[in-house]
Amino acid sequence: MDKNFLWGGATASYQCEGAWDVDDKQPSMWDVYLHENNLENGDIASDHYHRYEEDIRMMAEGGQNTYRFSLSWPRIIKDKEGTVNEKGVAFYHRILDTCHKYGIEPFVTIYHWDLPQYWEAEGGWLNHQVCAAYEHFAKVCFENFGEKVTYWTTFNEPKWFIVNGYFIGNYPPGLQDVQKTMYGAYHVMYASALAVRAFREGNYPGEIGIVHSYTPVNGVDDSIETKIAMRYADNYCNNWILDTAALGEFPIDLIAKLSEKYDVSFMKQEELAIIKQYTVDFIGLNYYARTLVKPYTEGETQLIFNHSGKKGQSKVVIKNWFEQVKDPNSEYTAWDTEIYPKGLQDGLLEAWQRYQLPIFVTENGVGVREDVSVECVQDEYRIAFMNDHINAIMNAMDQGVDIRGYYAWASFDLYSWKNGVEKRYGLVAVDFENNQVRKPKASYYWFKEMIASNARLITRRKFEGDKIK
Ligand code: BGP
Repeated sequence: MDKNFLWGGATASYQCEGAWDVDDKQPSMWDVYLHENNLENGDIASDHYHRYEEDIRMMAEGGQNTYRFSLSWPRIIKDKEGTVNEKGVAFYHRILDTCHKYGIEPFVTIYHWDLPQYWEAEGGWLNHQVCAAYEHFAKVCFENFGEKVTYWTTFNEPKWFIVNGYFIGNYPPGLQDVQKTMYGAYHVMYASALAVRAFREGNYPGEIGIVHSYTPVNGVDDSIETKIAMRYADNYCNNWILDTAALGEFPIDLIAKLSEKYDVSFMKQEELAIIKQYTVDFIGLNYYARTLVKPYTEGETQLIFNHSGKKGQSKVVIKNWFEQVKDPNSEYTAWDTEIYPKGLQDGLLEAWQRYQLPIFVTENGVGVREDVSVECVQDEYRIAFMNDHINAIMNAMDQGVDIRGYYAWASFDLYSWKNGVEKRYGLVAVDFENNQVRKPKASYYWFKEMIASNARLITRRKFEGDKIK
């Protein structure tokens, strides 16, 4: 591994900061949605707002050299007019200064889903004005933090928050509407290009990318029908983000397909030209699992998401497009996420072949229920998971893929969207019931040794085959 390889963990503002109404922070769409629906929320979360120093110190003590976190828009910008909240800006200066004090490279996400409610009330991502408002927010971030940040990303996972918010309906604003999903998707990709333009025009130091929830697509067999289903799935899951951000173009066959039933006239030439011109410097890939598909056969579109942690509940069928299936030979988590490290290796290779851009693996981890009352959580499953996924990265690097960093999700236990805090991902346990006490898990110590060994500690193996066995 290159000496500059970045090893660290990731978090997101809403999921860890807490302090939801402190120091003039405005409510985000998640605050309002979870409060109104009486669901477990991130009001306090891991209280990172007050404990960031301890958290960042523990990263450094764990041998990590980087921290990926996001900036909260409603903490930094007070209103639709774009007024800056100096207290919010000061908080992120404290975080950045603490990172530098401990030799931790900050890797900054501009937007990780916490849209200010004052914009959600105006239609959120369905409202074109939000693109310009986001651009303003991004400029405020570049202006204030530009000197302290080398790695920026415009958005975390457009696929996930747009599809869940407007198509599946399990995230705010809870809609199930294809046309609106298309508006939202387009606005986010356009807003991302506006931020890249602002970054280039401002001549800020560093680089800018985008983070995608990457699910490389596999098919159940080699038939032509399966290949077609795979292309639909790839367009739905990956291409509208990665092609658009990296190549500057929405997939033409996706737009053609959608235009058979839906309006695409909102895609304006002058905006598409901005998307074409302002592509990213690198891509961030969050990898949890692949998407395994078979051709669609019958029935209506069905999109069911498992938030209960009771196995066997999720379903993705898109009428006339594809059906997602489970591999009977794979292991799945209680939340129906397949454990499939080979998918990361294949996906990295594919992304490299298509885009030829440097890649950071910006999230990777496994969510489980854990008893954190013990002195040290013995999370061997997480160690095995990380070992196998880092091995997959190393295999991809051996095949020539330019990979620059690895971020465990998450640096420490935090709030998991709609799943509450019982779905734990952290390298450090947070005892939410007991005064937010932090205790490193076994995986934290393993990660430290692994980094110190420059990944020589990784048990290497080659993956074989690519079909269901
Ligand atoms: C990604 C998000 C993260 C994080 C992670 C785990 O999609 O970027 O914010 O939450 O997934 O997902 P979950 O918490 O839903 O299990």
